[in-house]
Amino acid sequence: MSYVDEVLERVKAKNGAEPEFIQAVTEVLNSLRFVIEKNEDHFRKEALLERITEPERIVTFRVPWVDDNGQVQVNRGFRVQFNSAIGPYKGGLRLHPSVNQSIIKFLGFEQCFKNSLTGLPIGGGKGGSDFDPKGKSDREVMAFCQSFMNELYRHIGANVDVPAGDIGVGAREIGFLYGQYKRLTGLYEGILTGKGLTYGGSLARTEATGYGLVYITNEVLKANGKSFEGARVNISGSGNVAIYACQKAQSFGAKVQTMSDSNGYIYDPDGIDLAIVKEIKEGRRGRIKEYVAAKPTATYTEGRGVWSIPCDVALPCATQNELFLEDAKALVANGVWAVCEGANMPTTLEATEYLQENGIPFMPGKAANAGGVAVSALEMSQNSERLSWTFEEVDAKLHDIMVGIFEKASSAAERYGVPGNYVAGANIAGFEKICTAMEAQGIV
Ligand code: NDP
Ligand code: 2IT
Repeated sequence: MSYVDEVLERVKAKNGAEPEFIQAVTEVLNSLRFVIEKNEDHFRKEALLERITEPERIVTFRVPWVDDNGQVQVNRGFRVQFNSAIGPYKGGLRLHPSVNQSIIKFLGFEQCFKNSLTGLPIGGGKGGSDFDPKGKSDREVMAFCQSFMNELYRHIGANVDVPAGDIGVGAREIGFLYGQYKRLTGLYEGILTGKGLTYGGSLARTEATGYGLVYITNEVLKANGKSFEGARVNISGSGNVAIYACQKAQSFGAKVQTMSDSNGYIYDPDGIDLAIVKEIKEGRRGRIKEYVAAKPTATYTEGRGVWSIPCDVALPCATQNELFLEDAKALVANGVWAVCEGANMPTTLEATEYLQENGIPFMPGKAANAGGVAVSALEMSQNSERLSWTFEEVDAKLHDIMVGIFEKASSAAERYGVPGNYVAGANIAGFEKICTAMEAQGIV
């Protein structure tokens, strides 16, 4: 049996109850075959695949807090410190009722390769909790965040592990977390990114993931003789990534037709009016269906269905496993030009394979959504030098990083004889740097 298959079997046997983690490992290891099989004995002897699929450390902890009725609630907190070969652990915190060890491990694993691709010195980590911020008062969110930090603070540090936002964690939550860290330690340090601009945040961090997604998608389109000008773009989600992807795509001349949340989706044939979405989502934390009240030409449909609307570019920006085989078939049948992932692992393995078999350029999340963590690393740099860069400076760096990631993914794919296979290219390029750093540092 090949070394890749041996390790895949072992990962499945050891992590049987973690389907998302197994899914992420399967995708990565399958595309590393091109590299591993060239020098199998060496990789096996060094156990490099076992080492990259086993987190350095997982912390899980109790998060007790008191709700507005005086009732004590208990959530489960996680921090997975996956790989620190190329820098301090770096990755977001997710607050969503679906959070469990499998979700956090898959996200932490993906983060290692993503962070490597940025070219910046950041290792991979992820954390979060099954706390649901939806419908909670600001005071309840603060109580949760303070309790979460009461445990997390002992595991993080500006040179150790630097968390940030993800689903359910935005400016409000980062503020509460930061305040509690400072109170506990007395240290004013860059221990979180995505901070507010008045206390160490970076300009363009809010926009970074969505903008970065559009910058790299633009490279994919150019390489395939297309452009955003006049293109019909479907976006899923209506959170941080979706909103700023929509904004940048529109500024490149695209017509964004759809957005969604976990209840349903809107289709606006005139093109989404983003000011309305921002008012609903950022202003009053409302639901996407409220859009049609302000824009009667748009329609709202309960449930899934964004990918059934014909489009040229598909940007899934909500969550994992939201684009299935049937969706990929609809996209291909409707002549989609490219699919680029704003979310982490939104496309199932079967859907990814179907898109690739049908020659659709497909940029995986670990490359396409790396703009967020890249600007987080730039926030760390600014915190270290105690300076703030202008929006234009950060945005220009973000743009260069995304173009660089496109080049790394496409050139690695070419080097291994699979030109245009950005999944293989991104995994290989991300792996090479981590692997070289791990080997140089010995068995630790
Ligand atoms: P937000 O919390 O701002 O928004 C999440 C959006 O996705 C909401 O519209 C939400 O709808 C929807 N969503 C979440 N869970 C589900 C679900 N189970 N089913 C359907 N819809 C769902 O998060 P972000 O925009 O920050 O994150 C979106 C994705 O992008 C995630 O995969 C995240 O890991 C990834 N990402 C985020 C980065 C960042 O910098 N923020 C960086 C790189 C990747 P609802 O309101 O109904 O829950
Ligand atoms: O998935 C991701 O890359 C993020 N949620 C952002 C992580 C970060 O540290 O900015």
